[in-house]
Amino acid sequence: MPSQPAPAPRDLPSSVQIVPGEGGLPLVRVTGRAGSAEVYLHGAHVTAWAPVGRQPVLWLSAASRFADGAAIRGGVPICFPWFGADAGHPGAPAHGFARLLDWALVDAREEQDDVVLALGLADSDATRASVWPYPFDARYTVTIGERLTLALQVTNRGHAPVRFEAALHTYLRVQDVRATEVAGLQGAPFVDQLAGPGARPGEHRPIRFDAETDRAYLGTRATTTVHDAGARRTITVAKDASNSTVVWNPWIAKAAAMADFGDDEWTEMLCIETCNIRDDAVDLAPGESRTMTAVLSVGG
Ligand code: TA6
Repeated sequence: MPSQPAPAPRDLPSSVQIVPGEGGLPLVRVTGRAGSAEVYLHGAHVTAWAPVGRQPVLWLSAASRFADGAAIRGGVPICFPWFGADAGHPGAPAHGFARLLDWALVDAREEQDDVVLALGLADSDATRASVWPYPFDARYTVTIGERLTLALQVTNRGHAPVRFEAALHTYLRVQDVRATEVAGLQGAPFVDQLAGPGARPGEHRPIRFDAETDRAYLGTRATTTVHDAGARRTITVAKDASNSTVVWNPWIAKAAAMADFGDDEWTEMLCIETCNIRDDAVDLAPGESRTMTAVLSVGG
């Protein structure tokens, strides 16, 4: 039985509404002075963001599911407390439980031209029954304006140290991924997740796409810039307290193999994921907190 999200704050600013979204899921719709966004309580999932006067920045599949127990395809899935498949537990859901659970909207306020949402998730019967059963608090602060700032804070509420992985698995909209390049990661070693473990030496040119691409750059805090030639714009993903970046495009075969991904949609998206994964997983002592932040901005 899906958990019912806690009641929303009583005094929402006029720029914030809670309405039924796709599949009847509660949707927080934000229309601020500097930008607009949509955030589902299901997974605290940002599914749309656009600065005022700009085209949408996030990509969302037309085939996405919107249902309890299913991840939304696109926007910014929160991967926590593990990334990818849990090798030790093949039945565990990919990318953890955070994107599958209902978060509570604990605060909504305006700050100058921005709108700031705070969403919360804590351990529950469902999480305590998972392969990561530890007491925790997560607080996700989403600042919507000319930039989109996503800050995921995790606190260890237990009496023992814990280790977790986290990723803000951001799907960006591009005009054509085949005419797009990604700069900022030149020289950084990466694991090609399609070729198995083992880091490859960094490349000294921007990333371009001519096949399925699934790269985990570890040990890098670099800002990544997506040059979308077709749309004549750049999208920048800056980050704080994130030591990993994943770059992903499924290309033709993998897109066709995903039921919640349109066969032809692979050309219009690219994931730039702000992470702490694998060797960069986070260790928290009892009572300790860690915040990982991604900041998206648009130029050109
Ligand atoms: O971040 C890249 C990746 O790990 C890919 O391997 C692919 O599985 C993608 O995430 C999407 O995963 P999902 O579970 O959302 O289908």
